[in-house]
Amino acid sequence: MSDTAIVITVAYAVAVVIGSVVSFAIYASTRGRGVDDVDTPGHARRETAWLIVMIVALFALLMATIFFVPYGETAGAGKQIVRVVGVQYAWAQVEPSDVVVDRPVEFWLESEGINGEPAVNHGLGVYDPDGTLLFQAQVIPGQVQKVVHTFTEPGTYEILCLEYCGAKHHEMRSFFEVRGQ
Ligand SMILES: [Cu+2]
Repeated sequence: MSDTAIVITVAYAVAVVIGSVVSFAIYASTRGRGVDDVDTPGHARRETAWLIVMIVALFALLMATIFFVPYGETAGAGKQIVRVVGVQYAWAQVEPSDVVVDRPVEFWLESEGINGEPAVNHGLGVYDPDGTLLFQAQVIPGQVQKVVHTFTEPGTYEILCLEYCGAKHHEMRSFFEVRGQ
C-alpha cells in the first residue's frame, strides 16, 4: 500500500468515527424531548460559539497550508526550464526536448491559437516510460502556468492532453528525453 493510500484510509476511518459519534450525540440529545423543552437561546449561543471556532480553525488551516500548494512554484537555482505550447491539436513546442535527472524542471505551459483556431484549455499529463502518470497541470489561454517536477530516472517520457479540447484531442501526443547526469 502506498503512503498516499494509507493516509487516505486513516483519514477516512477517522472521519467515519467522528461522524458516527456526532450523529449518535445528536440522536441521543433529542430523544424523548418535546419541542417546548428545547433551550433555544442556549442553542443559539452555542451555535454562534461553534461558528467562531470553525472560522478560526479553517482560517488557521488555510494559513498553515496555502504556502505549500505546488502551483506557481519556482524550481530555484540550477533549474531547467521547458517551454510547452499547446495548440489544436498538438504540443506545438516542447523546448528543450531533453533534460537531465535530479535537477528540478520548471515547465512553462501556454496555450496558443493557430491557423485561425482559438486558444483553448488543454491538460498537460506527463507519463514515465512505463506509462504511469507522474503529474498534470491545466494549460490555460492568456497565462503561463508553471509546474515543477524533478525526474529521477532516465528515459523517454510522454506528454498527453488530459483536457478534452476538440475533435483531434487524441492526437496531442509528444515525447521528451530525460538523460542521466
Ligand atoms: Cu486536448
